[in-house]
This record gives sequence, structure tokens and C-alpha cells, in this order.
Amino acid sequence: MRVVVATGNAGKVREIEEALGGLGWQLEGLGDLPLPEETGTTYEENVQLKACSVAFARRIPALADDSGIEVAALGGQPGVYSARFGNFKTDVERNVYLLERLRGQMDRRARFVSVVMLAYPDGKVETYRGELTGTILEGPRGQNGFGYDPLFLPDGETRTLAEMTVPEKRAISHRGRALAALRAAHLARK
Ligand code: ITT
Repeated sequence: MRVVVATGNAGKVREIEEALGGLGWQLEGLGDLPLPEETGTTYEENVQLKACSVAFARRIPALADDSGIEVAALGGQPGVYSARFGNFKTDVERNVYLLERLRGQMDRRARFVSVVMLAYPDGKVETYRGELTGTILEGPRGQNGFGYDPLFLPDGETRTLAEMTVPEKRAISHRGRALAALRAAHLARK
């Protein structure tokens, strides 16, 4: 099956390609197709905007991810607004801003959430969700991954997500869990 990977985030593309190997799908890039504005207030609403608009435009199934980090001491923010947190352009600036917001804060608990949707051109959708709990460190560690990975120490781990390889991150991460559920559902239908 041909599937468009409906994301403009290169880090997500790497993780999706690695996680779905073995399904026999031909994963295609977005090309110059624009993604819609994320006007929803939940991951589910935003992932549907992205997956359905691309499936309708390209006339083949589209896979999208909407995700975010929820920080306990910030009342669950930035959540669905994680990509726009502080209105900065780069991951590094956003990470500095998050550290600033948490300066002196003892409660460093946070969780990542990923909602993955496979949308078909006829309007059918499949949704999968994954979560990962952990803590926000006092400074960045590691060069891999993207976004908040250098600051995030998953519960029970000694390395941040940015110190892990793509398969290591996939085995425990929010996105890895959502994609594993999608993969299992489709392997079961083969
Ligand atoms: P697309 O909408 O094009 O897929 P995006 O990066 O804008 O890309 P989102 O709107 O879903 O995607 O925003 C998710 C943000 O949450 C992302 O930009 C990161 O800042 C953060 N995030 C999500 N998953 C992450 C992960 O696995 N590691 C680090 N940060 C993550």
C-alpha cells in the first residue's frame, strides 16, 4: 500500500519510517503539499486535520502524528501547542525557554503524548495513542532526536531521548507505542 507521511517534521519522518519497516508499505513524502493550520484544541482534532486533508488531496492513505509535551508544573502546558511554545523558531530556543520557565521548580514531571492517525481517501480513519512519562532535566544531554528530546529523561532510564538511537527511542516512546499499535493491527490483517 502507498501511504503519504503527512508531516513536515524530519524527526517524525525518521521515526515513522523506522517503526513501520516490514509492513511492506511504500512511504511517500509530502512534497510541496502544505499542511493545514492546526486550529484544534486536542491532539485528536489536529491529527485529523493533517491526515484527512492530505489523504483527500493525494487520493491515497495518509499517516499523520500530532504530539506534545505536558509539563506538570505548568499545568499540562504546552501540550498541543508544543511546536509553538514561546513562539520561537528553533528547538534550541524552545528548550532554553522551557528551562527558564522551570527554573527553581522541584516538580520536573512531564509526559509526551502522540496521536497517530491513518486516514483513507474515503473518509475512514484509524487512531492510535501512546504516552511516555519522565522528568525534565536542568540542562540538555545528547544530540539525537528532535524537539524536547535532550531535556527529557524517561522514567526508569539513565539516558535522555536524545542520547538514544532511533530504534532505542522507538521501543519506549509515545510515538513508538502508537506506531507499534498501528503496526500490530495491520500485521494481524495480512
Ligand atoms: P507536523 O505538524 O508537520 O507533523 P510539528 O513538529 O509541527 O510537525 P506537532 O504540531 O505535532 O508537530 O508538534 C509537536 C511538537 O511537540 C514538536 O514540534 C516537538 O516540539 C514536540 N514533540 C513531539 N514529539 C516529540 C518527541 O518525540 N521528541 C521531542 N519533542 C517532541
